[in-house]
Amino acid sequence: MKNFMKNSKNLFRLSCEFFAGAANPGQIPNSNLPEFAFVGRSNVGKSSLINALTHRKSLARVSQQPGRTRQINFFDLGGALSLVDLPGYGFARISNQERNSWDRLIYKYIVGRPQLKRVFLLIDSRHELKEIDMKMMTFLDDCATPYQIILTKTDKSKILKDILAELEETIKKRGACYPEIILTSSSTKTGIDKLQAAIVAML
Ligand SMILES: Nc1nc2c(ncn2[C@@H]2O[C@H](COP(=O)(O)OP(=O)(O)OP(=O)(O)O)[C@@H](O)[C@H]2O)c(=O)[nH]1
Ligand SMILES: [Mg+2]
Repeated sequence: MKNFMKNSKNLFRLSCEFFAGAANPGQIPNSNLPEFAFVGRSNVGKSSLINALTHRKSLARVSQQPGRTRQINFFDLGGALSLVDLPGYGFARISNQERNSWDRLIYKYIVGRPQLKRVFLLIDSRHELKEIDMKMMTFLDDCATPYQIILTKTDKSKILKDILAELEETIKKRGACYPEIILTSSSTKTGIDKLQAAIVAML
């Protein structure tokens, strides 16, 4: 790792560029950079978190309507790592065919990506834990892909303590889940420095 990158604040101020979008497995780019992917339900705040991490307003597109990020988007941060914005799951108004193609795309990406250092699984701290998030954890456990839970939108949560306690209990039994949960808000920037430091620690 280059010296200036050891300070996570400096690293995340380097230029960050979109370099590929994959709407199907054949479009997933080759890359040697260490990779960090963001996954979670539609509207959970994945794109907003990538923007907050990289001090941008609109690097990753932020949806007005849920379910808008339809492809996997790859961003190169200073030639040092890539940040990957995965399309959201759990959007009710999609066809079975769309759901199957989502499953296939995510599956092909996650199982075929040795440079993928960690998946950040985002969970909305305003709502109770959903069955579909548990399914995502099971999928990541089954693939033995290291993942870490990030609670989003903590600025608007009224149930933060409860959901945190429930999650802490749940992840104890999950083999591939990192034990520390990061609490974030892209609006107030809470927890962004912790997430940056967690990423730098894996380089
Ligand atoms: N209050 C609050 N709102 C947020 C926060 N992060 C995101 N939002 C809002 O939540 C909505 C969805 O945010 P996105 O970042 O587009 O969510 P996403 O997970 O990328 O959504 P898809 O791409 O559709 O899966 C937007 O209206 C954001 O402004 C946060 O920390 N606090
Ligand atoms: Mg998005």
